[in-house]
Amino acid sequence: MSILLTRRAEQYGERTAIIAPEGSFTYRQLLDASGKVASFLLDGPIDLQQRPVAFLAPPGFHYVALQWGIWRAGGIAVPLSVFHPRPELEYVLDDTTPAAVVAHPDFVNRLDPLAGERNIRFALSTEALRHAEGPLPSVAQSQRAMILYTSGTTGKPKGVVTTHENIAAQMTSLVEAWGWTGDDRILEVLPLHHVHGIVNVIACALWVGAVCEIFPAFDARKVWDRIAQGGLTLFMAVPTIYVKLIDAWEKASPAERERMSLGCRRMRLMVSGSAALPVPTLERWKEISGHVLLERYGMTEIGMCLSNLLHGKRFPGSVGTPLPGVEVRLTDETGVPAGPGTPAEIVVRGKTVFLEYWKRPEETKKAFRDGWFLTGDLAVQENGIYRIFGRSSVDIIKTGGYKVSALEIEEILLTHPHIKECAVVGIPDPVWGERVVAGLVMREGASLDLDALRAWAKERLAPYKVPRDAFEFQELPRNAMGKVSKPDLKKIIEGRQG
Ligand code: MLC
Ligand code: AMP
Repeated sequence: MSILLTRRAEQYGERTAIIAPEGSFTYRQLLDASGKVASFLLDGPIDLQQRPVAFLAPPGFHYVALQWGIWRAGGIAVPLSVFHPRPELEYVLDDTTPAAVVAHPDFVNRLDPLAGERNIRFALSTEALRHAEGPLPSVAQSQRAMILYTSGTTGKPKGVVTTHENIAAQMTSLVEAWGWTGDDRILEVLPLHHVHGIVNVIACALWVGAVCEIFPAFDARKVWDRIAQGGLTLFMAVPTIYVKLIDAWEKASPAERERMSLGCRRMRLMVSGSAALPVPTLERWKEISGHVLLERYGMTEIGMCLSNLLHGKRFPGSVGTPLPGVEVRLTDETGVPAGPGTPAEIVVRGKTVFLEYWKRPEETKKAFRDGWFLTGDLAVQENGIYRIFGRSSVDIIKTGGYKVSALEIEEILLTHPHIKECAVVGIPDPVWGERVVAGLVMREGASLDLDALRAWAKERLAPYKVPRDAFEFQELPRNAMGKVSKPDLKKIIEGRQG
């Protein structure tokens, strides 16, 4: 049995699937390429038997061929991030202990040594794509398909495991809600180690036989040029991307602006998610593009959950109603449903919800109550419309759509020889939503050098986790229990920034 996504691709044959830096590729070419990758990975055994395979490729055709190849060989796809420094890549390799690591030639120097030190089979994507195609195993929908790393409230990131069935449920829910068809054409500009780019954009497009144009990275000018050319029907991004696009539009000449805006008006849908969309951004985008951005809410563990309507009124500042196939409730800490207008935790149930945290049975157990996944996000519901109210933990920060853990950053900062104590908080920011900022108590004789600290941190943490600012304290504000009071720290930092 083949997985549903590739089975559907058989029907689309000679239609264009992907337009990427490497060229333009049909569904048939994607199937052939992923078949080669799968046969290469198997190389003897008849099935990878749900062993993880880590891969690192820039957004493009190789990325998708590797992902599908791993799936077709019966493996679990573990996308590594092109932005991650050595320690973050090592963490994922050590946590997943993959059967193989496959890298695009651009990343050979980054990954080959890491695989070698761990005795993991290493291969280049180009090598895998040249292999002869052989027989492939039967892959059940219930098998594990993907591990995505997500930051939580407990220090190091956790691997979120989804099955083929979970991913299929996530795709079909969005395809139905947002009216995806084979006539769609979407531009992908998001990073491909998170669900927004992987599932909402690429997988949904390939599920329906649409065209997915993949940019290697986000670049506001290039995105506008492509939109202005016309022909796109869909665009999906995080609020920070819309803020950056607004900024680029404002810097353009009147003639350019007209072409840019016209390109947007020809699209059928523009979506925002992964972080709260500020109402002024929604309003400015409407003036520029003619679109009321469709805001939706989701999470790595559950895919997409709540969404404004494709047809019908969209409510600024709200995330709409439950998506098809997703059961949503707001409950207090004992599981009792909250009444309309009362802020409570969003809990979710359904086939879209992940299977487990990789090798963390205790944490998996704690994440559910009576079969409902506890998101840690707070919302209020009135007349069936949900509004996100915040998060139950101050230790989770959302910056430019990335979720980062204050505790993980603190753990690294505390290994700096000049830092005695630290506390990391998210400070509201008009571009990034929240900005990562550190309060530091330096060791005697040491003083804070922000540039040096950032350079040091970049060798250890993904760039978006590195504090943008840091403030020196004689002592950090503490509560009566002696614990650092992050709400007080935030207030002091905001005050110091004026
Ligand atoms: C880049 N930088 C960031 C950052 N992104 N800093 C903080 N937060 C971020 N998100 C750093 C760069 O390393 C650089 O550092 C500096 O900011 C300027 O970079 P830039 O070139 O201006 O940024 P850019 O490359 O344009 O990136 C911005 C962005 C990117 C918005 C395109 O952050 C992005 O792709 N975000 C999307 C994340 C995402 O897909 N999240 C979905 C998670 S799934 P320096 O030091 O070099 O100056 C999920 C579920 C759901 O949330 O509901 O979807
Ligand atoms: P991640 O763990 O990276 O998948 O991020 C998921 C988190 O992003 C959720 O738990 C929310 O906190 C946040 N999020 C996603 N969409 C929205 C939205 N539309 N509004 C507010 N927060 C959001």
